[in-house]
Amino acid sequence: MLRAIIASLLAVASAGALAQTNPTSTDQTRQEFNIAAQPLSQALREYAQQSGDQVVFYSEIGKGREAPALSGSYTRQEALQRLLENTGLKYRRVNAKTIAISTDAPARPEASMQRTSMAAPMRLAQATEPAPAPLPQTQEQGGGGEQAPADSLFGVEEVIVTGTAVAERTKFDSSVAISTFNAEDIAQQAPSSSADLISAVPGFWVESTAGTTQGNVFARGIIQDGGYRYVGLMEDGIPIYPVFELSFYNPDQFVRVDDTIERVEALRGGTAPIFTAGAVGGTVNFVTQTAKDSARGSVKLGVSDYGMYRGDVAWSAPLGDDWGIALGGYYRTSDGVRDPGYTADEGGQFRVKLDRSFDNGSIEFFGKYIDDRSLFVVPIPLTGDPSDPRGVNGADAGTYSLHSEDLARAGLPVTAAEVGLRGSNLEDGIHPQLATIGGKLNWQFNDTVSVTNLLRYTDGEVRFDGIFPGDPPETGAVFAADLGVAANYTVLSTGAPYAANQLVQNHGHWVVNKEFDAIQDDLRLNLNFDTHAVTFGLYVADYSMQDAWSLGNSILMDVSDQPRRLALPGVTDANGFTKYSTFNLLTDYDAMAYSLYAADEWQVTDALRFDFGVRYDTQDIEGTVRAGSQEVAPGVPTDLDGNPATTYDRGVSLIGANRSTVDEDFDNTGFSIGINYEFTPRHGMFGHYTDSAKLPHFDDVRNGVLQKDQVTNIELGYKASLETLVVFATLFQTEFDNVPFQDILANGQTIVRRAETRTRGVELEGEFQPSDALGIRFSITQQDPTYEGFTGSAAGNTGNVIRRIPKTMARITPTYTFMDGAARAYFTYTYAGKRFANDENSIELPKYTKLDAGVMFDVGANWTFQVTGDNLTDEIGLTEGNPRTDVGSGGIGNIYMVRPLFGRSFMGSVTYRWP
Ligand SMILES: [Ca+2]
Repeated sequence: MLRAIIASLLAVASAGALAQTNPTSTDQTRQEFNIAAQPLSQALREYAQQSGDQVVFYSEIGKGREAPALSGSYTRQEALQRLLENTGLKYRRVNAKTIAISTDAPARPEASMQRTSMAAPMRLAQATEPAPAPLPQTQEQGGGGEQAPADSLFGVEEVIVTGTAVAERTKFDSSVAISTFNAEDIAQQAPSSSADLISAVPGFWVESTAGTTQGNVFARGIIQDGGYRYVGLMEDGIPIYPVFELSFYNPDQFVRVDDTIERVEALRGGTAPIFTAGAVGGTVNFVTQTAKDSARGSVKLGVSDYGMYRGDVAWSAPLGDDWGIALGGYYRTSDGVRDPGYTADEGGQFRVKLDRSFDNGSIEFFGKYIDDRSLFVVPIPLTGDPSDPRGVNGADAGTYSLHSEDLARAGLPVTAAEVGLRGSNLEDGIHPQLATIGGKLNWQFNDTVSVTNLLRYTDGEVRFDGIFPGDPPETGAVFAADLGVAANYTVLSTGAPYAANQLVQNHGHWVVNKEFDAIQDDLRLNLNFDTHAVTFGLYVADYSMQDAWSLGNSILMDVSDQPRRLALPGVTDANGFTKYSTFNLLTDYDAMAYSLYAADEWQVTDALRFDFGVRYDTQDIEGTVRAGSQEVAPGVPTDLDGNPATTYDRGVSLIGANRSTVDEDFDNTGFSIGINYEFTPRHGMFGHYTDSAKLPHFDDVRNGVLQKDQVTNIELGYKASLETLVVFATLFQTEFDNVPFQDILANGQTIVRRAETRTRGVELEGEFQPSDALGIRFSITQQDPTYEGFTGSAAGNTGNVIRRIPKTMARITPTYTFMDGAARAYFTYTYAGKRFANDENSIELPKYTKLDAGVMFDVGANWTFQVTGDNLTDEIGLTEGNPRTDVGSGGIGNIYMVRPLFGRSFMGSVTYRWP
């Protein structure tokens, strides 16, 4: 669909690249114009060639409009006024070399508006030919179906909306390191999750083996305990919830990739923390579809070889002259690659967006509801050398599930009732049920002053049920001997004996419920002067969260795919529990955040631009915390039935009357200085120095972690946009003064460690197009993530490699187009260097490679068929250790708990789009 959208956007070629126009020209300098009376779009193209300006506008704007002849000496301002006379259109100078044409309303900054290309003027010249009605379904430029000739190599001419307040900044023009995915890229990649999608971003190490949600994104060697702690995940420019990570909360619980996503922009470092509070590692922005000037839609049905069925719908249309509507979503059900024996994933989301343009602006209302449960995939037992691991007892490491129907039948022990979670069900997995609504206002007072306001309200909850692995398996004999009981095991459901020389394991069913409530508002005043684009912003967020946790709840089970519960007299209760809740928690937090920020992009000359940003953040957190204790008095463990012989209910966590309050205020001032210099229209450099911090959050405050995480990010990049090659190469350094990270151990205890870190590296990404038929995208990162200083008992880890982050990661995706552009075949080869699972660097996760591939066929103008294969070589790459047991661990045993890649799988889909 995006090809159609892009095709419907018209770009007017600039002669700048060809004619090397005098950069000192201004709107007030007279020059000769000679433009015949003709359709407006062609007239604007000639204006661009004669003036040297680049002109951006939507193709629909040009349709049916005629421009008068223009001949003689005019200033650029006069020339544009003449050409646009009686068209109802207006122009705005965006910067020294770019003009934006729009209806009375300013252009929609969210849409992927196409700009004139300096890098590929020939392509754009063809793009400016009158489009065949109604949509260009031609086979030109080797592009099939809806392929648009204006589709720039590696998207360098696409307008970006993240990390800048200037509406028309293209990816090539940007002064930040940014990776983009348009709808077509997303469709080709067919990602299994949001995290999977952004694993193509250089500098981002992504663990996406947990399933649909709970991806972990480590930006530029920034240590964290998982999640998106330092990377802001947003939808349409504002987060769904203002925090990017809390225990058992990941923002990807609310963000899904579906066909309503028009593009995704991933910004590393740079201005990210100027425009988004706490986004010290970067921001990832999911931009959703907006109605265009004609109705269009698509339906996609997908099926996989692991019992996944999925439907996607996206539709948008104008409503009368001023309004537009866009809606869509997905629904899917899946047994899961790691089939737990029940439906692993089920649910979907639905969104709608209404927009209206008026005389001096536009307004948008959007809403989304998500109700989608998914399996939390966790580390499994493997054995053998970690560089060549295999499943225990011949099990398949690629499909092994630590969840099963029999484990679900255990229910939850009575201790979970104290926090209201006893009725929770393991089969529900991670289950967000959440609504978010909002609006965006764009108001252009005049050519200089405009205001944008972005408002979002979110309300919902997430129930999180999962098996959280503890220690690796051991033989039943050893396990029983440790507990001082006879090794008389039986299979709980059948009563059949289970030999003591077989392996047993003891893992917990953890359950957490979180209620989310947030209202956020981001107000911006934009001042567009001749050479300065100045923005003042105010961000306010009022949000709360109520948590109920019951951790522990350990169940004794055998070691097999979809494990069975075991009974061991003297150890297990009637349902197979060896220990009830070891950490119960009830909390109720309220937070208020204010931020003030300002940014200026100063176009010093055509080639040179500086940008400055400053942001002041405050945050006030109040809350009550009711944490369970395992003792009724010092040295006296809890014991529910008063019988010390039944150990499963002894030393369990009870909240009782425990209650404490927290009340903390934080603030920080951060800043960013950037430069962008284009040596020629095809070569440039950019750089940023950014000093920012993430303020402590709910879990930090509860655990007494009251210092902010301060980070300095320096980057210096080179970019080249040539006829057949686009390269962005960025040197970076991130330095943390004091980063706390918190690990929740298998027994529910939280360990907090602190360190200073420093990572230096280089990110390389781009696309090489040796022929019209072949495009090769690449993304390579080389870095040295290092602990500079550890404090306390872990001081010996200073100098070690930061855990979980590789020094080398690379990815290459060649795409071959054939059958006159109607077919595409591609593969992605991923290399992940070795990582250490713990700070001690004693658990090594070896390097691995992964191969994915796919083919897409366009049949006629409306149909696309796609087949993709994931992990074709069935590689058992280890992406994660077992965070519950790795901290402080001395090494890896004969059997170890690790999370490997999903095994080989295939997916097919058919898409019908109209018109
Ligand atoms: Ca007891």
